[in-house]
Amino acid sequence: MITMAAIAEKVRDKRRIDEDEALFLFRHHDLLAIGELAAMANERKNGRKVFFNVNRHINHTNICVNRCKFCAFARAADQPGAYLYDLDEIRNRATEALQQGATEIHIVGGLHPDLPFDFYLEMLRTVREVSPSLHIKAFTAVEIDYLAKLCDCSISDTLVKLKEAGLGSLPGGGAEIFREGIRQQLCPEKISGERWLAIMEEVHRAGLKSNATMLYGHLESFADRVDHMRRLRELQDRTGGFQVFIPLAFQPENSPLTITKGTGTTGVDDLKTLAIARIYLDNFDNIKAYWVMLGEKVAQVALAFGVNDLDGTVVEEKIGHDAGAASPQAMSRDGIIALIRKAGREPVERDTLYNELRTY
Ligand code: V47
Repeated sequence: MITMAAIAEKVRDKRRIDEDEALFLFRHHDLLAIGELAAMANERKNGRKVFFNVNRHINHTNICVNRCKFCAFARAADQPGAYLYDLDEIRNRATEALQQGATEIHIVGGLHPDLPFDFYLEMLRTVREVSPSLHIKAFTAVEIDYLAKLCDCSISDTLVKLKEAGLGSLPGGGAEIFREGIRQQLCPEKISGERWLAIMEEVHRAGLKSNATMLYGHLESFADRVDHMRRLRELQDRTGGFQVFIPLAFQPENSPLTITKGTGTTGVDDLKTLAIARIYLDNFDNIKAYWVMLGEKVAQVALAFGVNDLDGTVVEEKIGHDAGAASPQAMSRDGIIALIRKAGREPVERDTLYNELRTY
């Protein structure tokens, strides 16, 4: 029989919990007991340190051939609000980011029906020209699959070309929920969960690091979340290429997914999900509370529930905010430092690859 005491003993002994035990935790109501275990697992890896970075998002276009049911960002080319940045607009944003002390540019966008592969190379080169020291974290596995088709190349050749143009690592988006039934309902046009994982495996084999996300709080069950994390843990065992796991709290407000309208995730669910991720994903060093989707307060409290990363200053985030996220558009470096300090932890500015830049 699965018990909390038996799970606690495993965590204390640094033994893996299995999927049934993770599911047991999701169904358990003792949030503080789960949080305590997650905090222990985190403290062993990261001590009192909490990472953040100074970054900026560039969403080069919201024009997308897919129509994911959760997404309030995507537009058809002729729809009001549809946009595409030209290279000057990309350069201006990267320059502004550099002036604000950013070390990372995070680039993701819609699957645009007409842009040639060269546009993506030019976009990377443009940012690299602004400063070779700006790390470019760009393109989800979904975009990589799309770009490979535009390039008419294999995934590995596509990655070589993107790397040559300046790609430094990949963000973790597009993972959503891997399990087929739910994925079909959520995002029928998107690549499958298996394909997402296979592309990430190639990304890691090409020597690039990536992140991993999970979109939760919509149609999925706890078992779907555990299945999602199981597949990530298995891939991480093989490659070690994931830097961080980021559960993304679904923002229902403007999302086309009407079934969950008005019922965003609860604070308890957010904290439990982050804590269980820390306990179950024992081969991930970092668990990120993405304050854009969680709000700053829940993200701060999450630091006592196994979280050691708050993402960054962000600047000009569109995907969560178009969907109705109530968080501010950006956070200042001082604001993030204060959040971390007031939680009794040590703020450490990192770069995209988790090298420590400065302790505050
Ligand atoms: O894949 C879309 C999600 C993702 C909604 O790797 C939504 O460091 C909530 O992956 N409510 C893109 N989420 C963002 C992303 C990300 C963000 C920050 C850091 C990193 C990283 C990655 O946003 C999409 C999708 O899962 N998303 N719509 C919504 N209504």
